[in-house]
Amino acid sequence: MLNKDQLSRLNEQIFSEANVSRLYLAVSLWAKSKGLNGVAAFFKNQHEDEEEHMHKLEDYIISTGGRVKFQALPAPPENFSSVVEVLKMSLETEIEVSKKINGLVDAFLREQDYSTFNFLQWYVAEQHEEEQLFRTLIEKAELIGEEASGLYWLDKELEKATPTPAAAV
Ligand code: OFO
Repeated sequence: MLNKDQLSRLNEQIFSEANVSRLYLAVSLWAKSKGLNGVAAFFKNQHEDEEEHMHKLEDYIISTGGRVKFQALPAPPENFSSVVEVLKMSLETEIEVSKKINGLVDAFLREQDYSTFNFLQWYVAEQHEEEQLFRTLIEKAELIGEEASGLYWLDKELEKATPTPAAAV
């Protein structure tokens, strides 16, 4: 069973995942409005992944007999300057999320709550993958550039990086 403080930490993480999820949805909609369907599909998929991260935490809290507490979400931006900037912003966002996850892992280990510590290992691995994905995409995007046909190829690259491009937009 989680104590009040532990519950509030996990609920805070739900808030963080929900924020990231909304941010990626906003990026997807921005890209869609620009006709960048590959970018839109990629970020829609990222949005759905973040929703899943949120739901996993909700299910875990419920499984311990705890209650999920939602918070009001701030509105994400509507406009973004470029695909490269959006990828850089995403990497920064994921680095911040990783720090939060590491903080949780550290606290639950210190409290000898091995069950939650074990549950959080999935997030540690997931964050590693996401940071790596955005790093790779930034490198590619900087190589391809966004001038002339570069944007077209960049859009295709992000489409390729999406597990289910057709269903994603
Ligand atoms: Fe990548 O943010 Fe969720 O965990």
